[in-house]
Parts: sequence; structure tokens; C-alpha cells
Amino acid sequence: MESSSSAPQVITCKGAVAWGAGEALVMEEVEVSPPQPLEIRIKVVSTSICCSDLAAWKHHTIFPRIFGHEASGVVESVGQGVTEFKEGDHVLTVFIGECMSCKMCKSGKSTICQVLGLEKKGLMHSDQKTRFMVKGKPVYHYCAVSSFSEYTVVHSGCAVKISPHVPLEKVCLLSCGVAAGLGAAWNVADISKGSTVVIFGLGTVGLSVVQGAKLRGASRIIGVDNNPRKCENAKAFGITEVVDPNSCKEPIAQVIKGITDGGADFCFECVGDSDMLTNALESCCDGWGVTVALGVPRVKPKISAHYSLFLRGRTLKGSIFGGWKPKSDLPSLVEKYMNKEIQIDDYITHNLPFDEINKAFNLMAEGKCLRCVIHMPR
Ligand code: CXF
Ligand code: ZN
Repeated sequence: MESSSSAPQVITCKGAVAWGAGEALVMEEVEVSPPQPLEIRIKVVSTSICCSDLAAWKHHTIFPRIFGHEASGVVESVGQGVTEFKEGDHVLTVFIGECMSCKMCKSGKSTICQVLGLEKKGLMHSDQKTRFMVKGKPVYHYCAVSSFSEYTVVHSGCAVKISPHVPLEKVCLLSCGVAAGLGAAWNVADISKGSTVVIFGLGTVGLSVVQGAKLRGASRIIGVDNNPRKCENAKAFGITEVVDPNSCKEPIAQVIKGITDGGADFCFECVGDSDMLTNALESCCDGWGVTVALGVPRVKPKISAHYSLFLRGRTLKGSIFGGWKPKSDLPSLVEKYMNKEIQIDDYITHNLPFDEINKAFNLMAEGKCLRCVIHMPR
């Protein structure tokens, strides 16, 4: 197609580029390509740092790269064939898209789209290329979002339109962490009133499970974490008891079984530690105990569990985005936030301007924050 004078051009803006694993991000002049067919270019307004950004920054080998996948922003331009969005629309990004037509999307049972599912190579789904250039070099994407840049390009299936009345600087947390935890409690475990729930890992995801459990009327919500700061902080979110495994004489599963008359109804692993997942499975009860894996493991992804746990009626389930269909279901969560049926604000312990993003990485790495929201220049 011939380009017209109104066709989107390359934008040069600031982006926080990771040049190597664990190296401080460098604020660079990034050239952001126009959106290609079915893509949109977004002016990022707010973005927060999730443990996955941190883990990938420390352990991945794909560099240079622009991280960030919890974000909100405003559509700057749209590529050919995009009918769902127009310039000026407010959006949330999602790291798993929904193409709406593959077997998974049509099944109504899965949230892992076959076309726009988890992108691992740092490239755009459509043409396996990047939309970022720095000093003449292509820069890789992260999780199909790359929000640590003033502008980014995403597939239109990886964004959700939201009302302009919604505070973008808060709801960016629904792009990943808070939605993942609430969904694990509601969609995956389906916690029932009066249940006993144990949550391993009291970061934003774990504390979102806590919120979900509380809203379902769980009577005991037991948190497990070896960071005393996180244990203390969790009380404000509705935890009824905390256990620090470091201060226990017995293995954690034994401690949990001891205080729950043989095991909890529901356990959630929110850290991504395979040994912790084994502990979680051992901590739920025979007969109907359900353990949900939602932490993302980096180092030892294989799990081990005694076969008899399953023979005795326990169930192991998992989810990557709380079992939500990212595009179809997120608007209802945004609405719940606007109606004050769920809360997000208390997970935001820090706010920083974009040029201080390295401080935010350090806070996260040191376990000193829940979510630090990065505010892009207006
Ligand atoms: C993760 C899920 C697993 C791969 C990286 C991104 N999602 C959110 O943190
Ligand atoms: Zn995340």
C-alpha cells in the first residue's frame, strides 16, 4: 500500500534499554517503528515492575531488550486492519493476547491463545521482527509488551480498551500481578466461603490471592513467607495468620498440617519455587485439597511430589494469568475496581518517574516494595 502523509512515522523517544543480564538499564533514544498490520502503537502512561521482568533481566540471554509488561497508555496510532482501536483510546496491555479464533480462544476453556500466547523470543508475533532500534541495532521486546519505553508497539490482540475515566496509573496493575492473584483465587481454585487457605509468597501476586480469598469469605488465610517485612505487611491485606518457615522447627508442610487439622482446603504457590510447590501440595488436605501453582520458576522448573498425594484425592492446578481470558475478562475487573469491589491502590507502595527506573528495579530486587509504578513523562 502507498504511504500517505498521514501514515504513522518512526517515533524517537526515551526507552530504558537492558544491554545485558543484570546490568543497570540505560535511558536511550529509541526509534519506534510505526505499527504494522493489526498492531497499535501506544504512548505508555504508567507501568509497573513485576517479578518476571526482574527475573528475565537477571537470567535471560536475549539482549538488548526493553522489559515491562504491566502497563496502561493511550493509543497513538493504529496499523492497517485495526478496527477495534483508534488514536486516543485508553488501553491496558496484556502479555498473553486473544486472537479470538484459534482452538484455545474458541474453546471458552483456555486462556492460552495459540497465536498470541506467551512470546519468548522478544519478537513481534506477526513477522518475528522487532519494532525498536537503538543506535542502528534492533532491540528485543519482552512478553509482547515492552512498556519501559515512552512508546511501544503491540499486537491489537494484546491490548484492552478501557474507559477514559479509569485512572491509568492504578489499573496498570491489572495487566499482570493483581489480576493473576485474584483469578487464581476465583477462577482456578474457586475458593468457597469458610475455607482455610494457605498462600506461599506474600508479594503482590500472593496478596492478590489474599484479597480474592477474603472476598470469597475464607475464614482462615494463612500466609507463608521468610521475609519478615512481607509477613508484617500482609496483615493489612486480610491475612489471618503468618508463618515464617525460617522460624519453624519442623518442615513447613508439617506446621501447616498441624494448625489446620490435617491440611488446608486450598494452597497457592506464588513464588515460582518448585520445592515450595511440593510443600504446598503436602500442605493441602486429603480428599478435596487443591493446590494452585502460579509463581513462575526460573531455576528448577521440574516438580516432585509423592504419587500417593493424588491417590488420596488432592489436585494440582496452575494458571499463568489467573485463568482470565485477557481481552474478554479484563474489562470486568476494571469495572470492579471502579465500583470499589476490589482494591488495587494498596499494592502500590512506591511511585517513581521514568528516569528513576533503576531505583525501582533495586527496590523490587531487595524485596522492599510490592509494586512501584513508573510514571512516564506527560
Ligand atoms: C509471566 C508468565 C511467564 C512468562 C513471563 C511472564 N507473566 C507475568 O509475570
Ligand atoms: Zn508479570
